[in-house]
Amino acid sequence: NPGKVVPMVNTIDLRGRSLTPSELEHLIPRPVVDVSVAQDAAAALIAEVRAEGAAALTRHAERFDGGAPASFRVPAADLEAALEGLDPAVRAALEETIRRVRVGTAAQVPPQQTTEIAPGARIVQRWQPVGRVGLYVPGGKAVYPSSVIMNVVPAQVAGVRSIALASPAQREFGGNVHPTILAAARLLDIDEVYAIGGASAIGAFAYGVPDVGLERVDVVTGPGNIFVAAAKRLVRGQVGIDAEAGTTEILVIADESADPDFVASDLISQAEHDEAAASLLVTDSEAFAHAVEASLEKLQQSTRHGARVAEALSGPQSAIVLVDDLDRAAEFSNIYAPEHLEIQTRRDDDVLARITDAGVVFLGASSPVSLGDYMAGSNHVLPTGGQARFSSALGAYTFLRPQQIVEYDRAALQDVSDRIVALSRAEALPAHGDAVSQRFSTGTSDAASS
Ligand code: HSO
Ligand code: ZN
Repeated sequence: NPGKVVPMVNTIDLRGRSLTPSELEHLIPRPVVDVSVAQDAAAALIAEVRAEGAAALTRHAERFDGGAPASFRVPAADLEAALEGLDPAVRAALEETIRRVRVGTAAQVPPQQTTEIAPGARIVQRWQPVGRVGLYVPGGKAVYPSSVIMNVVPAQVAGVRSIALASPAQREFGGNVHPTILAAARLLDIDEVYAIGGASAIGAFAYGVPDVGLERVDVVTGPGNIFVAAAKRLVRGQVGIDAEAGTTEILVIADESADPDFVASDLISQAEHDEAAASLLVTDSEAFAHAVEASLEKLQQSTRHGARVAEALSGPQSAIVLVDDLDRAAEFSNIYAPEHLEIQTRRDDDVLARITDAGVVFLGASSPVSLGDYMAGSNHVLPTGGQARFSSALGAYTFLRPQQIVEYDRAALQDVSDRIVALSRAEALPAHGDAVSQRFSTGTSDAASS
């Protein structure tokens, strides 16, 4: 039948089937990206950067990026020139993003807390920023000045003293970082920017590159491909890292009350990032699923990256999932743990109440993922590949550590002295108990008690 339209998106029909979570897990269309395949290559690149410094960076830039830059550290004049050359409309939009993300991020800094454990016994918990961070902004198929903001603002709001940025050398700009990225950095008052890409950049941040003047950092964050993800896994322990933000994912829970064109265009908006991007619709309405399919076919033809979108939508990582009801939709979504979850239903709040695992949730027809990518005031560096099960969006807390301060007065310590002695004996560590009890034994000079 030559006139037959090949469905662009695979359908997974779960209606009438009661599946256990692990059975569901097996049906989930996960992209088969295995970070471990990049592990050996990333390890070699990091080792070369550690051993050879700038010479290795030069070789890597020529091999993987846009050629070696005149200077790995981007000169201040280039940052200035990039800002001057920035389209005023883009500048205004970036400034508004910065403003909104600052407001949204400020709410992520917990207040210092004092807890009275007993009379005279208190614990203060304060949040300490890490000292220095390395933020990575990928190159690749698009340019991401918005990701500069999403990395830098949380570090600044957290109070990080020293911030360095890296992004790959671009061939069209003579081995320099893309000017829009430089302009965004300049708007944020970041002056330490390096034209270094991929695993080499992660290694450079983790261990420092003395002959480039790059000091090692305490935390490395930022999205990237599997080489970046593999490199982050390798340097973890030497430095802290954020969640892995890899190939993008969108899961939409919608019922027939939703607008199929809204849902289709949101699915396409994230498919535009990458052929491997995952776009999923989970719905309890077959009629709605067909309406979305029709809209996808139509919109895909006119969108700029139509070929990429078609590949992403028809890939094994994308699907239309039919379920019996919205509770089942939420259950499926929780097991998938999407980077982005949209909810467009007749009872959004009920669905939301059932959601546990998702990087960020967009509620209602007027809160598309594209809003969150640029302007919502939320962060768009998010856990992918199911990592939302145990991690979260990049935020001020990524750069903060809670630190407890213990302060007991003499009487409060005396109150628990016998118990500390009992536990120290039970652990065969009597000097622990002695350290406390000797403060109260008679015969020792004891000015504090008088
Ligand atoms: N959706 C991407 C972020 C992004 N989109 C940047 C456009 N620019 C991952 O959350
Ligand atoms: Zn996006």
